[in-house]
Amino acid sequence: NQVSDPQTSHVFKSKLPDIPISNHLPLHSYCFQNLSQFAHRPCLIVGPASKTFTYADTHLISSKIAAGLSNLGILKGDVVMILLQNSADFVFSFLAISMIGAVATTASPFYTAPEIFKQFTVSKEKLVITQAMYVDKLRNHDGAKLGEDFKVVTVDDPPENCLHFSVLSEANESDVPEVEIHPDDAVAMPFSSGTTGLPKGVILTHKSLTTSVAQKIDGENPNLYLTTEDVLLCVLPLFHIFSLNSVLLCALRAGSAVLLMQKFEIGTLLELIQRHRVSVAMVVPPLVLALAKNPMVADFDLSSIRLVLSGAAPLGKELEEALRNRMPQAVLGQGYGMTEAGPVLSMCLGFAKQPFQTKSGSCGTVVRNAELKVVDPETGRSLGYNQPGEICIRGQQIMKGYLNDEAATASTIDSEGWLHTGDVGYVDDDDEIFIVDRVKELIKYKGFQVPPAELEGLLVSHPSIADAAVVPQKDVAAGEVPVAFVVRSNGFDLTEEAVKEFIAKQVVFYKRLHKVYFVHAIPKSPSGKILRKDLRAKLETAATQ
Ligand code: 4UV
Repeated sequence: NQVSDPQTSHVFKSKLPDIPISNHLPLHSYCFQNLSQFAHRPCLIVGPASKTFTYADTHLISSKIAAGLSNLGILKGDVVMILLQNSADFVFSFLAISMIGAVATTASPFYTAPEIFKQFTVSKEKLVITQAMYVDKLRNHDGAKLGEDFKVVTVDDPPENCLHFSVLSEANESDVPEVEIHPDDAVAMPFSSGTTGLPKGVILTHKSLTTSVAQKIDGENPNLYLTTEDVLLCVLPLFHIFSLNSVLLCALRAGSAVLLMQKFEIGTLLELIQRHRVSVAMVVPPLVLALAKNPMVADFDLSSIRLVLSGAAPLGKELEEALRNRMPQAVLGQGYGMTEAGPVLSMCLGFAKQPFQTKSGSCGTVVRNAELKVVDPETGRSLGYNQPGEICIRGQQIMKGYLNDEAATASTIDSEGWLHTGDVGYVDDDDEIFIVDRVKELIKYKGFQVPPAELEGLLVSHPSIADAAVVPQKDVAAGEVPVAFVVRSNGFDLTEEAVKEFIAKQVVFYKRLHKVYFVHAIPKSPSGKILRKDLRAKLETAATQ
């Protein structure tokens, strides 16, 4: 990375003043700091049965689980994997892990066995909390034996060699060990491919997450104003940092209620919004599409929604307008995040307690207590207003680094502490950020990460494939879908269907290939890098023909 000249650096800040942030506290202590003010208010509402846990319940059960984890031998610094859909047990487990100074690594329960195993090899978790139906994916991990090398706890009937969740939840809360937690200790380790390559463990510390939540929730005029009266929709999966941070942790800090949904199903979603008077909906663009266009919406009363926050992928202006017409009472805006950035870089100032006027299509303004710059990729110089370049962020919220990957860390966070996002955007005259392109490889399917390098690795492991490249193709419903360019190694027998099937068997549903183009060669630079831009251009030409 180029080192910028401070003389010419243009740094963007929030329009809100910096505030003191209690980021010396461990994450759970920070989130529960104001607990006594709302101990008997609802914290978690688990739909569709609507079982409710108050803040006092949530704190108590999490403490019991913390004691239970410690009884099972989990120590400070140990990694615990949460392999669950959204549920109260997910929340309790995450908080419990924080309480004993351990580290939560989260993964989709829909991952295939090899995907989970890859994460396991890096993060080396001592224990996995999951559901019985996913346990088979944890067996046959070469060299690591379930029940011996790592323990498995299931929230339902435990299969062979697994323990029941009650060993955790029925422990005595007074047995939570006294551990000294340093702000720079890791607390969460989601996986992300970042700007290039395979998924890596992103080390988020107590300080990172506390800072990120405070940047939105704290201060006289919070950027994201939430109250104890609010009910937040939590349908986005908690294994992804968007939901974990901006829904769960922000709600806990503010004392709002969280409505947990295991999966997205439009009818149930609308019914639950109506029944629980959901006031804040955190969504991704495909959900905006459903809310804006699905005819069923007309049959429900969604007037309780006062705020809709979309993030994780670009939101089209037309879609934003369509939702605005349907929900005129709500403030609509975006948040822009990246797992490595802790995750939030910017947020709509229309969500503030004293809101600002904002523009459609903007991703918000950089959060307070942080610095943002836009860098010319050619020269490394920072650019002023209205000039697009690579967005970089600096502040105490960003990741500590990637686990065991100094090279990837160094190419993402430069020597001055700037995290390079791989996103191209500009800041307009009103300090609003607009993202216009992505220079990194990452593909985003409905906001989910699809790392091309992972699919390319699988493709070239096929005996009849000599070379391959995976790039995003624009898609109305999903935003982007992964498509492959494939060079066959022997004759022409290999069909598109066979390639798609070969991949589908090995990956979670959102990484499946949507199209395969057979080509004679993959365009590469002299240094052997895939010329992804050329392939993307090829797709665009094909689409317009
Ligand atoms: O690493 P990741 O999967 O992380 C995320 C996190 C998103 C958010 C959004 C709002 C929040 O409040 C929050 O807590 C977390 O998606 O993917 C990072 C990349 O996704 C694209 C961009 O390319 C990032 O580098 N992306 C994220 N948000 C937006 C976006 C957006 N609003 N508009 C366009 N692209």
